[in-house]
Amino acid sequence: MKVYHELCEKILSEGTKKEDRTCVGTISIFGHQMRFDLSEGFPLLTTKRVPFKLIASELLWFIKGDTNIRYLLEHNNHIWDEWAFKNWVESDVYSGPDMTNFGIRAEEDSSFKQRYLQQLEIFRNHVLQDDVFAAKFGDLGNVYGKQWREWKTSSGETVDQLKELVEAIKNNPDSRRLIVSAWNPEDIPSMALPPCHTMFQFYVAEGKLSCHLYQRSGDVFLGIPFNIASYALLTHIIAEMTDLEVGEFIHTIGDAHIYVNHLDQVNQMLSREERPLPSLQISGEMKGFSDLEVTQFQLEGYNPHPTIKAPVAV
Ligand code: UFP
Repeated sequence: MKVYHELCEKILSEGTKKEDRTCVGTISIFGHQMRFDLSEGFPLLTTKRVPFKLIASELLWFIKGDTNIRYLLEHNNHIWDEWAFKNWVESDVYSGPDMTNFGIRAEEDSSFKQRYLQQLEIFRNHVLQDDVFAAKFGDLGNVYGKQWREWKTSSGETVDQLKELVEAIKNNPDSRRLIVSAWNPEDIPSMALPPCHTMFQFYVAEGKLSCHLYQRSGDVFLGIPFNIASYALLTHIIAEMTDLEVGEFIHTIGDAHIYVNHLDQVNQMLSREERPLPSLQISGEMKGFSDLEVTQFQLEGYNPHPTIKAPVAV
């Protein structure tokens, strides 16, 4: 993960101070590439703990084409909760206490935070237990799972990009069109968060499968370590499915930024000594996308420095 630390150092020494959508402010560079040789270990940061199980359950949720947070809740993954919760509290059926701007208010007002957490818990329980409620408020619509597995065409049909990708890797590994795109210009205006990982391409050479991701925007302290691990895991999964070894994961980032309220945390992380990378163990067969289970993926030898908390810019 030396290349990740180098990215942080480059932003700190060469980056431009830039305002951004969240009004937090960033230090940013434009256009950066990192390469990870996946045969050298699984690229999970060791200078702070990164929660692999959350990465795995989110990735499987995408791969399955699921867009409903019920699957994530069943796996104790709360990464996407607030997006669905927002739909509920802004709807006509919501009759609880006012939740306007719940994210900011929960940070500033501890009594509001109590009320918010109560409503969030009620929301989660409804999504888990009530099918009709889950279908209406648990579904996030046009997120990655939809674009990867059910891309809507102008004639009303759907394209399963991931299935076509696996078929193409098996049948035409030298193809230069092994691409999955999540960036759908038609859907962007209706999306709360337009896709950050916008497209990826696979490449086969000497029996090894490599993946190259283009990410338009990267929160280098909080988001990027997740994104690296997620695409490394995706490469392992697709390699298993196509009987190939893993090659490289290549990560190109457009706007690579450190939020100004993450600077102390970044410096703390950079002061720590790197440790050996873990290795990924995969058990059971990789038959189809829908059969994949989080328990099939285990890390061995992950012994990171402790977690470093930082506020998420929303
Ligand atoms: N972000 C990531 N990785 C992700 C993701 C979001 O780094 O996988 F979903 C960060 C990038 C940016 C913010 O800081 O979230 C998205 O804001 P914007 O759409 O303005 O780029």
